[in-house]
Amino acid sequence: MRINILILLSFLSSLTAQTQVSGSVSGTWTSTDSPYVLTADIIVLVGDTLTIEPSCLIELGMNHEFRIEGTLYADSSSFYHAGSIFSRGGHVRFNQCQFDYLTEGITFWQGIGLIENCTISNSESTGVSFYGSDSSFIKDSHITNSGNYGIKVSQTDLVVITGNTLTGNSRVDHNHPALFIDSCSPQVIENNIIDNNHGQGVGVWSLTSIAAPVLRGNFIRGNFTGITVVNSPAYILDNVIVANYQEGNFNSGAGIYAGYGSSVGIVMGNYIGGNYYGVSVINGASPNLGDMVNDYPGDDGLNLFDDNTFDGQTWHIWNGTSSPIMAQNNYWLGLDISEVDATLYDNEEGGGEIFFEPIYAAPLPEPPDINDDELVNILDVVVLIEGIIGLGIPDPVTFYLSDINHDFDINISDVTALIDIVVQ
Ligand SMILES: [Ca+2]
Ligand SMILES: [Ca+2]
Ligand SMILES: [Ca+2]
Ligand SMILES: [Ca+2]
Repeated sequence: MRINILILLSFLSSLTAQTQVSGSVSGTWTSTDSPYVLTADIIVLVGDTLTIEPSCLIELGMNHEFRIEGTLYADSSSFYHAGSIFSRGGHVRFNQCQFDYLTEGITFWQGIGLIENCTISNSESTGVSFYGSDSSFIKDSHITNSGNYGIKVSQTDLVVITGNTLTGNSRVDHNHPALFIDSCSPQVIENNIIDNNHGQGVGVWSLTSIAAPVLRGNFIRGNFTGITVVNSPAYILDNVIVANYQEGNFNSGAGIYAGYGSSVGIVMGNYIGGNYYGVSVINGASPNLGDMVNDYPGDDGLNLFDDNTFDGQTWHIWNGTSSPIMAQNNYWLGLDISEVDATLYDNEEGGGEIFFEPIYAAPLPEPPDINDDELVNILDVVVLIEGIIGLGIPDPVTFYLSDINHDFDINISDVTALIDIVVQ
């Protein structure tokens, strides 16, 4: 009985042990003294360092700010219960941390912000913001259910955004994209999964200066629209842009939506399928969807257009401008070349002409021959399963070959469908 009481007492003391913090903080926080509870704003001052060791809980508390002007390292810890994290010129590194229900999310104002393997969920406003940052990154992290943007990058070309998953963002403000690039050109925006957000998947806007980032190898599915560029010559390369629309809403559903005169970027090697519209071009935009006239190989089309259809009408490209656009050397899946023009809103329909011929591109393998050995058998099943359990995002051609049941996603249903074909 006595032992039980001792256990109970020690258990209760562990429950009630906490460290209250306010004002200037530095040194090391440990799991022993956790949780750390903010009773007012805290700050890591210039020249100070705070190291947060694994398994700490940090209760930010309603309306309190965790400000960093010095250096902060945090590893495998949780930040929760409202509040905000604001680095003003600080050097901050978060590894394997969780951030839940922050009021203002995480903001890096100049300085260096490094986020890796973290989860930022249910932020009331934007999940993570970078403004004018030095060499910073956000990698392999999950940003989910933010009220506003999932990730917003402004006024810096030096942020690397790779391997993240953004889902359920723009929960409150549906006009804002899950990933927003504002007036800057981060050169690495790769291998992100941007899936089922309430607004645009990616927005690239030139507001105060030109935004010309490279978007490469991202998987963009189930958003209001896929990628929206406004006055931006973005380079959109090798992405899978599929099934972006809001059910029944004809204002939604563009795989790529390009508006205004500086939107003259290159669109090459993407799989654009299952959206209401493939590429919508309006208000003087003039993206290059494939140019075999010039000698430059970096704009040679090779996009795969597949079943971008709303209400029985397929529009792979809608050119709502009066100017011609180039879309040579692309794949028009399931269409004979004589059928392509009817899927292009261009000069016959009242827009500018779309030059889609010639098509030099080599023939693609026939689905479901995923491994391209001209046989359909168990080896294709193996390749499909490997693709699903692998962590990477499939390249556009592999995606096309692997989506056996043609629902613009790749999962176990495709394995089942392929096995049915193989055993027949
Ligand atoms: Ca060319
Ligand atoms: Ca036409
Ligand atoms: Ca095969
Ligand atoms: Ca599928």
